[in-house]
Amino acid sequence: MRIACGGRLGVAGLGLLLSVLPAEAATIEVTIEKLVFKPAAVNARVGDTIKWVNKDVMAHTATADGKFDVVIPPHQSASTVVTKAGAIEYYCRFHPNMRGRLEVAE
Ligand SMILES: [Cu+2]
Repeated sequence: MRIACGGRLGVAGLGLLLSVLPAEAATIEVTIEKLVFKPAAVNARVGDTIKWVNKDVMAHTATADGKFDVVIPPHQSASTVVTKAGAIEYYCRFHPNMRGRLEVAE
């Protein structure tokens, strides 16, 4: 965000400006290590990015049927943006015992 205001916007003005802007979208990292999503459950908001970081030597997926299917190659990361509020259970297609959960608020 760029604020051009001729240098006359004081700290109080800046606070007022920030308070009326919507919260900025966040990126939430979930690590995959030894076939486990960590943390297994995360809280997010609509518009946030969920980024999975795969530390394993094998590929994994983050798959929520009908919602997303993200393949994360070994030692790489991949992400998706959550667009709807609600709870999302996801798993890895290659290792169905791997399970995670997103709690997405408006
Ligand atoms: Cu897997």
